[in-house]
Amino acid sequence: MKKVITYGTFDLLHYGHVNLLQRAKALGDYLIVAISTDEFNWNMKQKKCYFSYEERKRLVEAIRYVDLVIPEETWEQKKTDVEEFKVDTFVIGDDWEGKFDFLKEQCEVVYLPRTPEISTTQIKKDLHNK
Ligand code: C2G
Repeated sequence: MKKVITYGTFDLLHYGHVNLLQRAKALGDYLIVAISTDEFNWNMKQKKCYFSYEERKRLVEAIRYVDLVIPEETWEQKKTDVEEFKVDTFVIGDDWEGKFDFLKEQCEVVYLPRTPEISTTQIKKDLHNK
C-alpha cells in the first residue's frame, strides 16, 4: 500500500484544498492529512482560524480522498510522521516549493501547483466587500 501525507490548515475549506487532496490521493492508495491545530496556527503561522481544529478535522475527514486525519502541532513532526506512518510520498502545494526537500532522504517529495484563483484570504475579502 502506497502511503501519501500532506499538511495544512484547511480553514474555510474550498475547492482549491479539495483539488490538492484529490491529486495527493492519486499518487498512492492511502492519504494522511495532518491538520494544523489551533495553537500551531496561531503560534507558528499567525493564522487565526474561523473553524476550530475539531471542525476542520470533521470537514476534511468527510472528503472521499482522505483516509486519516492527524494533528499538526510542530514544524518538526514531519520527519517522525513519515517514519511512524511509513509514508512513501510527501505532497504539498508549490507555494512551499523546496521548503521540505529535507524529507527527500526519507520519502518522495512532490510539490503540486496550487489552484490559483481561490484562497481563504480571497474568500474573506470578497465576503467583506459584499
Ligand atoms: N492549496 C492549493 N490551492 C489553493 C489553496 C491551497 O493547492 N488555492 C493547497 C496548499 O498549497 C496546501 C493545502 O492546500 O498544500 C492546504 O493549504 P493551507 O490550509 O493554506 O495550508 P498552509 O497554511 O500552507 O499549511 O506544514 C505545512 C503547513 O501546515 C501548510
